[in-house]
Amino acid sequence: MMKTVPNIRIDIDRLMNRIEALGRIGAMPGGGVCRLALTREDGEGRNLVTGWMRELGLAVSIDRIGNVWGVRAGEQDGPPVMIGSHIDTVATGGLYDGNLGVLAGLEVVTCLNDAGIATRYPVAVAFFTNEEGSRFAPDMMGSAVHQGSLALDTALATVGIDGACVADDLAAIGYAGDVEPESLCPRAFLELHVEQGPVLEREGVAIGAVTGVQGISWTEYTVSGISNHAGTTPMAMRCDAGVVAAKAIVAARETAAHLGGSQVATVGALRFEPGLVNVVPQTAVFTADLRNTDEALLREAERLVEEAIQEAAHAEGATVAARKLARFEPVAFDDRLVSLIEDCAVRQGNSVKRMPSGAGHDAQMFAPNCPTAMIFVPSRDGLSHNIREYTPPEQIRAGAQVLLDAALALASAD
Ligand code: HGY
Ligand code: MN
Ligand code: MN
Repeated sequence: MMKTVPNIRIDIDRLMNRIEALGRIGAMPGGGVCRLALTREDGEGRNLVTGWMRELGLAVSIDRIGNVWGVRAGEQDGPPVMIGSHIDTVATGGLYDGNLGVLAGLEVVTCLNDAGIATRYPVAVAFFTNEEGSRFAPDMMGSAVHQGSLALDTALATVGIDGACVADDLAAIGYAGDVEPESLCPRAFLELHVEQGPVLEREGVAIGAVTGVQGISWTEYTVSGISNHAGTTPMAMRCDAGVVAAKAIVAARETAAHLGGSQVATVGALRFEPGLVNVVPQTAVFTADLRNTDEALLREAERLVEEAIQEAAHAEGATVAARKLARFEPVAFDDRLVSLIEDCAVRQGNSVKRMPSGAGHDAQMFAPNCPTAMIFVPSRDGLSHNIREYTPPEQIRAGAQVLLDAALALASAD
């Protein structure tokens, strides 16, 4: 597939300027960025990026779940080579998670425009609604609707952790578009992303040629106990929802240790009600995020954690209700595209390594429908979903150059 493509160079200063400009929207006093999906800050970020799309002459579309893509015409009509990611962040976000992939896509288009290059097929740059899933579960919500694995009405009716509704907040920021989801399946899909883990930095490798995304299981548990006086209630008479939650957190950690390999387990959100110092918790609500590259092992992890929670509840005389927030099986990317990423990386003199993704990404929603691949660049200290998220400009430039070369090869291919 590898064709000789023109030697066009990424302008890293221009790309960093866009990354920093977007990072000023939702910037937090102590550093980092908070642009939770469908908040006012998300809307402002969308306006900035969509404005850049229009300045670059892209034909902009907005679909009914708020996904936005801009298309640069090719010599031929038809499905574009799409470069995409997200611009919503977690509450302790950084400059790069998602944003890099979208803004590097705009840098690719800027380079093509400056060089006056006409590609055979159209090239599109996209950002998808609510990739993070932190405020409204599931994650990858917009790309899942875009590619048909989540119903539009289900997504629009979703109520967030703060009681907000997707449809209301989407309309409030002005991104309830009119294009029907599933209206576009790209010719190919590419996503550049920070690794968000320690592997590339630890091994001194510049580029990750991502082979796929591990399976993801999110569950919310609600434990119902009996509130009681913290001072007068004998220990043997308690029905303490908090103790069940505590045992669940330990069980999740022990399950990951027991299964080993790529198994990870996180209880990331936890709240007690009434949450007062002198009241035995009546209710405990917490989430379990379980992931594994192997579907059978992920199911085993789900079974073990569920069993441990039910045992802890039974021992305490409490009851438990489970609500599935997200469930995605492992996804493999197109081997030909993974090889193209490797070729482009090597051609630019980079070290490159094939590796799975520990994090979920919009690309995984496209993989079943079109040739899809991802490019990773290292994360300093392996940090992400942390305000200290950082990748040096030289490493960003290397990744964006691989993205440009791969996109150009795909948009010019026979
Ligand atoms: O949770 C994830 O893996 C992604 O950051 N949404
Ligand atoms: Mn991301
Ligand atoms: Mn993320």
